[in-house]
Amino acid sequence: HKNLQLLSSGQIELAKMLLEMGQSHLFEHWADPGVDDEEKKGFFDQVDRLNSSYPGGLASYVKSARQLLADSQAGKNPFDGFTPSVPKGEVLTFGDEDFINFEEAGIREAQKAAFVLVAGGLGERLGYNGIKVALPAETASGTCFLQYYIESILALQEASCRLVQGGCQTRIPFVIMTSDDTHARTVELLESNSYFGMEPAQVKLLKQEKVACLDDNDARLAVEPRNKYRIQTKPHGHGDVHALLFSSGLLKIWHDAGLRWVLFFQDTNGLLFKAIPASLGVSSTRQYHVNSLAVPRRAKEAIGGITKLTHADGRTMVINVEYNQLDPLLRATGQVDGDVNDETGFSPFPGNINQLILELGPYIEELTKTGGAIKEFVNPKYKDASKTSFKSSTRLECMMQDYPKTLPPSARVGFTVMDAWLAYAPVKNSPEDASKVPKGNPYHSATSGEMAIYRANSLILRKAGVQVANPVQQVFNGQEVEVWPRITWKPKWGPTFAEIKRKVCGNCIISQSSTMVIKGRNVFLEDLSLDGALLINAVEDAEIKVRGSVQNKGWILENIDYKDASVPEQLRIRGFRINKVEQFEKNYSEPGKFSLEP
Ligand code: UGB
Repeated sequence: HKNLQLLSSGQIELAKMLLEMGQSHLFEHWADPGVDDEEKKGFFDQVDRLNSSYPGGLASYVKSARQLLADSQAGKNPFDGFTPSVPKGEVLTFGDEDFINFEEAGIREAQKAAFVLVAGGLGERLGYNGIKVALPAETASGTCFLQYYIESILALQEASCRLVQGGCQTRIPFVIMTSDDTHARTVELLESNSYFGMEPAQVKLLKQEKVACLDDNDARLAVEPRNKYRIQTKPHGHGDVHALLFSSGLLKIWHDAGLRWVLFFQDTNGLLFKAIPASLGVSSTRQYHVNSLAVPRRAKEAIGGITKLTHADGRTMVINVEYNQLDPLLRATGQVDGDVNDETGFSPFPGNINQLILELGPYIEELTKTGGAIKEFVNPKYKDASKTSFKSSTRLECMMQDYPKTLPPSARVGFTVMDAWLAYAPVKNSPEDASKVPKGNPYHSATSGEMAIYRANSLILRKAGVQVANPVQQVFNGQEVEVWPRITWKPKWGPTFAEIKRKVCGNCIISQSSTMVIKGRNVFLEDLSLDGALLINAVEDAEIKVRGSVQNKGWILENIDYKDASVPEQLRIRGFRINKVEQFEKNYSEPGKFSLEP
């Protein structure tokens, strides 16, 4: 009360709201007027931010928190009344006729798409200090994840516009959700690289705010340990993306511009765009309002399972069940063995890779009702079995894949299963954790993420008719991986399988120890025999036919130890570096037709 005279009417309203919500402890240790007045102003700025960035405001946050904390204390099962079963979806096989048809349909739709990358997480599990989108997806070309994503979107844009008579002016919108942890470094990465070739106006950054931490089951907001005039905050999860998109007004702008699809994806999957055209084709062909991309999943693997939940009252939904909940849910509903592999060697529940394709119209309709609020959960670490106090403060969280939870039963919710080698190779685990992954389960490390790109490119070229040698097994950072030839190309070289097939002909051979980096759009491989390193850099309008034999000492993978602090962190976490011993490199800086016969 002593401080009332300092406050504006808006601040008095916020203070009243806090008191009504049982948060008087926040003011308990406030100094008399004249002392810390700036800090007090800062406190209200923060409360204002917390209040306006949460759908329904802080009062709604505290109310939800009390309910969820009570449910958690009572041990209430979030799936109470629901029985899980394996849902039906579209299962694709890379390169077959269906796949090619879906890709074609997807490319047609791409000009009506917008892409949204959730990149607010720091990736504590990876133990890397930078932002994850700045990490090289692979080190042969040195392309970082953000560059790969942007160039892939531009490649789709171009391929899609080529189908329109006379071309089109479409600029596919690209949104990046950042957080205070990642925002400045994401801006800096974009600006210092001229947005990797995208028009700056095409890219929009939306920053998610953290949410207030909770000290106890009454949802008393936690005071920051080092500043009694601040509320402690933590990330709310990737589910924030829906409310942010809605409140930004972008969805309406997209809808008015005739867009039809919004594609969501995560920060470190260097394979993702190989799966995008076909899955977008599935969305449009099957008229899915929601399409989740999935891959075959090993039981207990740390990715969520796509599950059909049927309630005793008849309601059903197809939804991701997080990896830590699937096993107990199965056991609680009569499947005594829980989450186990079936005769295929995989769990019958497809693995959610958190790539969602939403149809814009129904999405806007739903968000108009919910404001983008997503069903939340709380995960307090209790001090003891009485569940009356926490080891440390907690907060509510939400996940973007929980969007379908509020949808009516009439919503068309489907999923598309792709081969994991084609669609999913995230970089999430530190070398220490990856080396402890049970044999046969994916490492999800920087090492496996890079090797997966070479493997996928090798397998795709094989399918296109190139004789690519078998891989060898090698161990890096304690992880045994398949090492295929290090083949990479710019997304514009091969946005679809049909396009890649058009680029290779004759009798091409690539040996296991080879490296091939294609940085150009119109590079055609004809009767190429490669045993060494071949690099081609070409401007877009240069058309190059590569024939004949390339043989040199090539590029060699050298082991490095992740504990060796003299090596840059981005290399250490993969456990190898490339020693560029010898290569054949050709640069084309002018348009024209060229024949390269080394
Ligand atoms: N992210 C944000 O943008 N904001 C946040 O507050 C938090 C994260 P993680 P997670 O693909 O293997 C997800 O940490 O959440 C971004 C799915 O829930 O990498 O443990 C962050 O930057 C799970 O079902 O993953 O698990 C990153 O881009 C499964 O599919 C993304 O959100 C799993 O991913 C994911 O964050 C998976």
